[in-house]
Amino acid sequence: MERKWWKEGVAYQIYVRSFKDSNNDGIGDLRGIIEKLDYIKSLGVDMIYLNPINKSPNDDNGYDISDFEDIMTEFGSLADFDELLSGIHNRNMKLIMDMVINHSSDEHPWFIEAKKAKDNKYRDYYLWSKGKGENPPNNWGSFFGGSAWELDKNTGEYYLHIFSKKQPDFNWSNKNLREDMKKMIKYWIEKGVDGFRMDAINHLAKDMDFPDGEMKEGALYGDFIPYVQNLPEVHDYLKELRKDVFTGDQVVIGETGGINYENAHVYTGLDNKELDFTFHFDMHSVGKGEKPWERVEIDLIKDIKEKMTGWATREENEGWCPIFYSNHDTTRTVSRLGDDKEYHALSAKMLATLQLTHKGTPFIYYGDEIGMTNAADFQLEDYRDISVSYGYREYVLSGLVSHENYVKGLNLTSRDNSRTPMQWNDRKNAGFSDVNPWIRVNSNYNSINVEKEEKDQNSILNYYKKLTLLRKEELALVYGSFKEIDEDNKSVYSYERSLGGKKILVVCNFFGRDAEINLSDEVVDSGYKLKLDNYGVYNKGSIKLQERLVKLRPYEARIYIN
Ligand code: TEU
Ligand code: CA
Repeated sequence: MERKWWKEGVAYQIYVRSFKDSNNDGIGDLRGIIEKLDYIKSLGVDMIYLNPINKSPNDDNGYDISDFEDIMTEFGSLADFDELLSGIHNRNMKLIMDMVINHSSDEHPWFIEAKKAKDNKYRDYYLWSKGKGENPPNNWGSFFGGSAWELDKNTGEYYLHIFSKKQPDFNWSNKNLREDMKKMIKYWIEKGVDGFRMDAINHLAKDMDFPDGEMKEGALYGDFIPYVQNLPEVHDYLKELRKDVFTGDQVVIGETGGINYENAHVYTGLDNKELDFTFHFDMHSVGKGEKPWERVEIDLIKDIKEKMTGWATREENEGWCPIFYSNHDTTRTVSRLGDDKEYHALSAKMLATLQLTHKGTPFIYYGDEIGMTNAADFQLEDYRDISVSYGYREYVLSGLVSHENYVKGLNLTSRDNSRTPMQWNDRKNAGFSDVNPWIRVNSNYNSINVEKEEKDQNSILNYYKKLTLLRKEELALVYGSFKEIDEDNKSVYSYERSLGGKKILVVCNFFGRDAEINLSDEVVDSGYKLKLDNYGVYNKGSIKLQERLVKLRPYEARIYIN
């Protein structure tokens, strides 16, 4: 296995808008991150992944870029960026930028030019089509709801936007567009950026015949996914970027919906030379019921073990993978996969144990390290995500769903659950800002915050620090083999990592009830001694694993080392 910095490190994802507001305008910014670099370093992380920081009108909070080579006004300046980057490098950490190249903002100069005339030089940087009479070119919907087509009255043609109408899709079959995109990425590489998370990257190619999508039961629009996701040309564009741009030691990470551990090698295979690894969506909908306002009990084997073990046991030449549960597009880990009430700390620590001992690069999402939860008491007016306004129009104003159920659904599934301000302390606005933040602080900030947890040896925060330290000490957790044990156990997830003579056993009770696991003689005879547990009641090294039957308390997690 080839050693790489991005395999050995632990990553920390920061949603910049919600991390720390240094100039009291209610919006997080780069200088706020600079203020907190020592805190970030204290977590034991090695790389920081920032959500988009380029100039943007913020229709989709930075995922709609109007200037790829400048910093979003609210976040600061290029000088602030340079200071942040040197602060990161001086602390021996790396920076991964979010690179959003499937589309631009409709306020980008190229799109403003393109709209002027059909023969404009930039017209074909985007995807245009005539309508059918008064109707759009086809029945595609957008990911945010509504049609994927917007009529430009000036030229009488529609442009494609698979996200919001302020995010017109680029035409990647246009060589000039590709050359301009390469120049732009090189600009950031020359500034010293260490890696890129390529947003929605498997959407770069579209079926340019724009055929209608299949109308599925109850759908408002045709199924457009087969025509805009994982088309063959995406591989050509990625190979071209790898050959002409990513020629150094940068890590290139894709975000690829519709990809799983069985087919990810089409992008991450070592012989493909496209992506180093790719973010999947496996964990996004775990526990989601038929309707957004319903939840179902997690099936540990189907929803978690099969997927995480699947990713961990791929052949080396299929590429690498991340280990993450949450990001800015889903909900808070402990609320979706653990228990944010009775067993809040124990379940958060159990989930952290799995994440930091599994095979792949762990991405800790800001706030998960202190056990931040979903904003369960948000009302409609508290939500900021563009997809909420689209959805409300489409489902509530049309009479399809009641207001109450729609809001209950948001409480359980909205991306804004993962975008509330970082909870630094129990003072005004959780120490995020002196003024009202752009989005409401979670009302539990007085009990869940950094200041409180730094002082508590048994806090979730200090447990994460023990795990990141253990991962640094034990290369077996990075490059070691992965072997699941007792696979049919419906409550306990257990596995062994081994490298050379070093063996590590992890056993996690995934639920809030007692459970047990039967270990084989071979495991029991490995001479395991307890190294870390989330109940914190054992003195370390004292417990030798001697009995085959291990009884575990609710959400109990243990790590043994031989
Ligand atoms: O999300 C991409 C995304 O949502 C699609 O890839 C889709 O969900 C997936 O393909 C379904 O299979 C990224 C960002 O993470 C998100 O925050 C942005 O809103 C979106 O792109 C638009 O830039
Ligand atoms: Ca600010």
